[in-house]
Amino acid sequence: TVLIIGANGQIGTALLPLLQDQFGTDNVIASDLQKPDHATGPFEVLDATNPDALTDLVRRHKVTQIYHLAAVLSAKGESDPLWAWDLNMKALLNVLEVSRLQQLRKVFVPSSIAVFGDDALRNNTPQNSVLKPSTVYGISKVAAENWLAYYHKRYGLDVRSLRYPGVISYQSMPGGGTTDYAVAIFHEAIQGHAFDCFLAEDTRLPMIYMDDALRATMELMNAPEDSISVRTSYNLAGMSFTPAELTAAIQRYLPELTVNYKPDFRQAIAESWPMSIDDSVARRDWGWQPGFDLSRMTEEMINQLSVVYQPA
Ligand code: VAH
Repeated sequence: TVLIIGANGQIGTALLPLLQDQFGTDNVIASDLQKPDHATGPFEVLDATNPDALTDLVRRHKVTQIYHLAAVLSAKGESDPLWAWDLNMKALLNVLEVSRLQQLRKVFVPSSIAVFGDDALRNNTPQNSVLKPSTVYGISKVAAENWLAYYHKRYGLDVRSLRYPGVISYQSMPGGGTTDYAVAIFHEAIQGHAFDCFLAEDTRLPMIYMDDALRATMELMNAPEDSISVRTSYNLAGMSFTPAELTAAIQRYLPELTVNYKPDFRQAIAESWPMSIDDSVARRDWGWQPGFDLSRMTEEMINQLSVVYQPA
């Protein structure tokens, strides 16, 4: 049985049906702080920071794998750093400790390009860069990566991880990230609204389409254990673009889109992050190949969201 923690979030929402396909609907337990309006399979209310609740859930459902997708993201974390640190670390250590004690077979914990900071190269950022993050979210991810490697080395826990770029998807809205603009712009564009962009037009960031992010996750989790050479977290790349380039790509379908640039505190966060990522280690170890570039992603987002926003 597989447990998803943070199943209502951006990645959890899209990952759930894939795991249901692979393992069977009854063998995937979705969990989050609140029950969603329409659960598509077994659902449990869970506070990931509560050890007793997590242990109980894992035992009751005979869970053998966890996908831990609950975290406070970069922009939101800056509004209350100690709260974000506390929540992200408590939930992570709870998941790792329960996984060790209950002898789980595999665990997935995402990291992020937010681990990189001012001392890393910003172009084709290598796997083994100096990690000096600028946000409390990034600090918690660097710490998390080191805890993953520690649990693997000391206890043999098979925990795997990817440094996701900004993830773009139509299934649900991201919450509290610095890359969120690249999802929000599609929703406004489709509805014919002007878009206020909180990053400057030339701010290049690494991004990935959800299909690619999920395929990378499944490929990593299904790879033979001895092919995994990175036990902190793998660099992962999809595409890289600026708000101006994304706007132009959307305007090919929706020419009336107008964008006003109003950079706020998130601009400094974005400028501390890479512009593009070297993911050659993931390509070598488990054969990673991205499938979506800017134009294919844009076409797909517009097709999918046109259905969502279709007038009744
Ligand atoms: C954020 N989307 O903006 C997240 C992410 C690539 C960064 O981890 O905080």
